[in-house]
Amino acid sequence: LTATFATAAAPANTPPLAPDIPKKFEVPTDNADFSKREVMITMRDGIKLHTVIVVPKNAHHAPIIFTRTPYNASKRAERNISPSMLATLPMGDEVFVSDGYIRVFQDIRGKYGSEGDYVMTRPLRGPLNSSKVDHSTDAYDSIDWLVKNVPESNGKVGMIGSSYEGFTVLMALVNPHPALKVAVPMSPMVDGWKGDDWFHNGAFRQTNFDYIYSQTIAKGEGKHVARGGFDDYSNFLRAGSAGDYAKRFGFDQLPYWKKLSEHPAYDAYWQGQALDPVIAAQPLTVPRMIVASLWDQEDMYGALATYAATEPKDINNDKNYLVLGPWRHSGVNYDGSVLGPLKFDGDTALQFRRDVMKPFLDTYLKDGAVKADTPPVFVYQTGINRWQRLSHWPLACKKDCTAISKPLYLQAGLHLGFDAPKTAAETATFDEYVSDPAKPVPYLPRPVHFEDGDAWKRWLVTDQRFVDGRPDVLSYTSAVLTTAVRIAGAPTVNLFASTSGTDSDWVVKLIDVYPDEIASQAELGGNEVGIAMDIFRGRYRDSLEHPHAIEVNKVEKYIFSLPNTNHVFLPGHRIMVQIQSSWFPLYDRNPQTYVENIFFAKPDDYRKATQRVYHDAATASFIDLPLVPNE
Ligand code: PG9
Repeated sequence: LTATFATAAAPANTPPLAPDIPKKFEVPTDNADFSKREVMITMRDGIKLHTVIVVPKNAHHAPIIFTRTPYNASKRAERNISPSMLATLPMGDEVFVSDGYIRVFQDIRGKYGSEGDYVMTRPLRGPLNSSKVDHSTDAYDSIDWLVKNVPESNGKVGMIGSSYEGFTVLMALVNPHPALKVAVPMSPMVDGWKGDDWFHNGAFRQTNFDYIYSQTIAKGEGKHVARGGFDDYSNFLRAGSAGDYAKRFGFDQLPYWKKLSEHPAYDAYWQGQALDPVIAAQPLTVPRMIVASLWDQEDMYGALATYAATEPKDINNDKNYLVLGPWRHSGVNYDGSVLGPLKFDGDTALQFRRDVMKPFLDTYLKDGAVKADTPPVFVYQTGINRWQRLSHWPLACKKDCTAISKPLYLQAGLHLGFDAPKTAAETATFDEYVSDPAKPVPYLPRPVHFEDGDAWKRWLVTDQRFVDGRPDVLSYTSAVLTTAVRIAGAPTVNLFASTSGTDSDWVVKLIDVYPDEIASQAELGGNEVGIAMDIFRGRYRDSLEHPHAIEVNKVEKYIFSLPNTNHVFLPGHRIMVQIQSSWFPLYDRNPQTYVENIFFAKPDDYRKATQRVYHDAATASFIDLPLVPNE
């Protein structure tokens, strides 16, 4: 029998006062089934980026999976301290790491171990970036270095990543390096104003304060805002406007807050950064699988927008793939068995990573691989819990889809149904409520604690009964369904409404109301599960770029899209639509008086308003449902 480890020699004479902390300590590599190299890769402007390369022992002609991150490359490459590569790397990587892939994480410029200036989601070179570098050039230069300097690689690189890391994947698709063979952007941040991270349809998301703070007060690990009180509902209400809150906690020193608050409307600053048109304008050379979560509480917009913008170029339906899973933001990389009260059919995230993503990556990255049988669209159908392999998405829409969407009308008596209101009443029929900025509707039951990560991850599936019944929330409900109602696409809100104020927010929620009794899961009985919900800031109804005041008590039409969904409302369930005018403290309050910049509204601007939602023949509010025929 031969010993596999070096044998220990007898110790020499170490002086008692020899310092016990050595200048350098290196973990012996013999124990591990991988090696980790930390290198600085030089970009075209001379800036060096810190890069962690994890190589399996005895690797030979191995493909590289590459992620560019603002979240600490060293930490991303160290889930556990272990001699096993599988245990060391993140859970989401297990499927390809166990098959001999090389894994690379890199700090983007200006963060953690990398040199250079950090600019939040640095725009591409052009009107908003006069420098010589952006994330597309940094990805290019890094890939170029990797394929020339990692001798164990086969020269083929795939990029994956979620959210900010998904944004850097999309950026790499702009003038891509020839060695970039495949990309999997997951919930990429694409348009920070329309529906990813910072705003939703112009309403600002105050959870971002903690993000901006922790991301930009330091090059390394930041901190949360020290605001004291546990209930962020009270904290933010007490502070006043978002601008007042920012001032109080030192955000005037943070350039990103200044940039953001100087651009409340969809002006050239936001339009110039939106990535979907940029990606669509690129030649469709690198195959990509765009992954989205059905309940993405952070970046629910970008993946679908990018897929839709690029799809017309995918003539043979073999380059632009879409995946929609029953997950929270970035849930694709964790356990996908449950979300809040919802239980799925097994670990849906693992099923996707193992059965769809891994074979897809192999196809383009492994030498001599056989082409995987990847469906152009792989979507989970919630309600009946099964994966579907489709050729296109959405299945239903207003025009040019196989099924044409169908209006679901708000009706008198807080009913909801497919019959349009028949006659125009002499005086319009409406329901009304008073929206009081001093008592905004919460988005989660109080106390709301932004730092509660679990509550944040599942908030989109929070039982909406906690606000159903509030005098400032309208809940329209259908009859109990006798047949299943299947939807596959993005429901569109068509709301006729008036306000006694001069500005207003409109929150619309499409909800699945469960039967009172659920045999297999009693606690789900009567649950009001949000299926597709969003907010629209009224001042932008005619133009996202040039807002204007709402005329007092004038009925106006508000049209906006809810997030994509692939859901079956089962027989015995009811469909509900809830309407309200605040969603606090996630979204900053609309003062309900038109002011130039809501970030800096004054205390007197915040006024109660009487809101009316109309449902007569001439002003029939409805949700255009992407209805598909029952099978
Ligand atoms: N949603 C996060 C983010 C992306 C881009 C900008 C700001 C925040 C993320 O999870 O990375």
